[in-house]
Amino acid sequence: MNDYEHIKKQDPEIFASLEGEEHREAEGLELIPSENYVSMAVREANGSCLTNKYSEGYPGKRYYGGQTYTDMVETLAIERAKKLFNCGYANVQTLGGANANIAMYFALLQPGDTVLGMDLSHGGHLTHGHPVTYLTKIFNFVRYKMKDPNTGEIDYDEMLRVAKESKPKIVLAGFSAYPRELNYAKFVEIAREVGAYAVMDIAHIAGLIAGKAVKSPFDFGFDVMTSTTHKTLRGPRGGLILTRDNEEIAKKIDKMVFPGLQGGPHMNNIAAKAVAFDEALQPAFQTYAVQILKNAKAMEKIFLDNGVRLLTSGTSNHLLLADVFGSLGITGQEAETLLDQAGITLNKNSIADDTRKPMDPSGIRFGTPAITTRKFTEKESAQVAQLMVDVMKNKSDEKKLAAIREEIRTLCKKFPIPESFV
Ligand code: DSN
Repeated sequence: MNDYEHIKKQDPEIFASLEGEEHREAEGLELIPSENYVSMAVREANGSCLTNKYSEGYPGKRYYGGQTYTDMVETLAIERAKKLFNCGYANVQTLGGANANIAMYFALLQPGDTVLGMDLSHGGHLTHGHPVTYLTKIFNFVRYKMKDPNTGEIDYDEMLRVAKESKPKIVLAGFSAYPRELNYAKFVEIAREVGAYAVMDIAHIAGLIAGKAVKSPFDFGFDVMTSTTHKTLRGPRGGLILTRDNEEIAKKIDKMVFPGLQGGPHMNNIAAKAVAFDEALQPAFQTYAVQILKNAKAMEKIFLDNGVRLLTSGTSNHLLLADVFGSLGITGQEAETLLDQAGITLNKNSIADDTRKPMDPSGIRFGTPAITTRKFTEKESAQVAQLMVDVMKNKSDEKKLAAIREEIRTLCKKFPIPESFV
């Protein structure tokens, strides 16, 4: 835990919030599947002197002087990312996953071009073409869905039909609430058939790919992958764009990130990405990635044994989506609040074809990246899943809920957040 000695002296209000958050993270369980705990090394890099430096441009081609160390840092980050994802090109400057997707669209498309992406209500992401985003004023988004929410299989026939009809320039795979592996070969086949780029937003599963716990879309011929660095990959908040082997595409992406859309890169953040990539290159990270999947399976079993409907009937990755309204008569919002009080943080989530509103949907989404960082195995993951079900089934039993809160605290003490992974 950081002691924030300078902030403590200088800014007691911010210090109080930082201290509060340190305790919240230490004393509760993080089950939001897009969150994780980074090492102290990543935090040091993120809070380093590099925040002082302007470095517009790329290594060896900068607009300002004084770039000896920034060039070293960014080159290391790029080389490590390429090694981690076995690809030819990496841009490490995008500030987040949305920015990475925006840069990728602007690099590969002209205004008015079409993107075929996964429907948000079936697991896709806002930046994959939801009408609330400004992107939909510039590009035309068409969608594909699951054929059956109980199996999770994508309707590839319908996808091909829509692709032939709408002639997308990008066939986009990727999701933020989908618990299964996609059929990458099918995506590439459809993209090639209509002359589109095959792109995957791997933000959620980047760490699983890096840790070789799941397949890499690049091995199936995807052209580009966009990502965040802070989810399963366990780095600082940030974005990443990877190009498999096409230098022309990589050049377009670099040019669009800077100067097309961004100014000076956040070099402190890039240093933190480099540190996290090095951690992910270590053999221990592969064990971590595999354990994430095992822990999710252990949670799956408890929910199914308790008669809770899981979307796609379970999981093949790090996350689960439970229809708690349909199964337990508790709304997603109620479940999120109750579980938070018990020391378990997760998020309410719409389920496919949800009849309830997004702010109080039928489902909850949860996952295992952060608890696995805490070294939970299947045993503790199953224990937590059972406690979650108990909370939701006993929502009016104050005594029982207090006992569960205590059990969570004890688990957190037994499994402190690690400071280092090497
Ligand atoms: N907010 C992220 C998530 O939770 O999946 C996606 O952007």
